[in-house]
Amino acid sequence: MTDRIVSWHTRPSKPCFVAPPGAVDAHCHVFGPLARFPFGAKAKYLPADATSEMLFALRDRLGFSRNVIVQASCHGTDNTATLDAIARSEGRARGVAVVDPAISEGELAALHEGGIRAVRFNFLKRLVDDAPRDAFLELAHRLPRGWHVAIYFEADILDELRSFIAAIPAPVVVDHMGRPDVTQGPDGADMRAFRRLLESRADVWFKPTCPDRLDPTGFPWNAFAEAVAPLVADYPDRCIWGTDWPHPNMQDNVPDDGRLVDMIPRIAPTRELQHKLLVANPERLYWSD
Ligand code: 0GY
Repeated sequence: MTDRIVSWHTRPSKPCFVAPPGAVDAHCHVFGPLARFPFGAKAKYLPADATSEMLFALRDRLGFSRNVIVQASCHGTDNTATLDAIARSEGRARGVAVVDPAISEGELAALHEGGIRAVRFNFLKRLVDDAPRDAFLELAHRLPRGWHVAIYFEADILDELRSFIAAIPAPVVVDHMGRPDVTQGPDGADMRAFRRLLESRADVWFKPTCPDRLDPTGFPWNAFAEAVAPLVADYPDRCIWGTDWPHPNMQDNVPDDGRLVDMIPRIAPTRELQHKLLVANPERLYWSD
């Protein structure tokens, strides 16, 4: 395998923003190492190794305390790389798994034991071949107590997904806010549509993450800050934040993680909001047992 992508900044800056004690980077991934954890047969990208050691070093550099490791699509439904990283974290990581919907109760219990607290339903066609809605719903009815569903979709299919999301019998956390066009502004069509989803049930959460993916105006990501800050202000108890390291697929414009952290006070300007976003909210979802 030759063209394995390095999608992360190799020398991220030290952020100016000081995260509160206990802060959680609640959306990040590990890749490999390939020698121990091969990628899935259907992987749509082949990244270089981004190991738990690298992730924990970044956590410390950024001034964070904990991680939520989201199983990346390149590892398919084999969660061993994610579980290994959680096991090495000394209690400072939890995870989100991607599973075959036919998974047994025993296997779900083993994932819980390994620190998993959610399953991810990925609807991005460039990342997965299919997203079987009926099977996802059947699985959602069998999740261990306290788990939620992380869902990843793009803004253009939100309307089509509304009835599916409404039927999920567990809290729902929307990755990267369902990728709205932030250049439309805080009152643009995409943000209005996303707010309707948040209004539709009180247990839909979101990640106000990925200015690097969502803001085509580029650093300092002013369009992102302008569109997203009002959402965090209006739903302060339903948001969690993450770096998205190692930024799967980001071959161009790889973000500096220190700069991503320095976006936090621009979307959550008070210490109270920052504590909710980085500590209290992720604790409720991932460390309540
Ligand atoms: C993200 C975004 C992406 C990739 C994945 O599982 C994945 O491969 O999530 C993406 O390419 O937009 O949240 O990490």
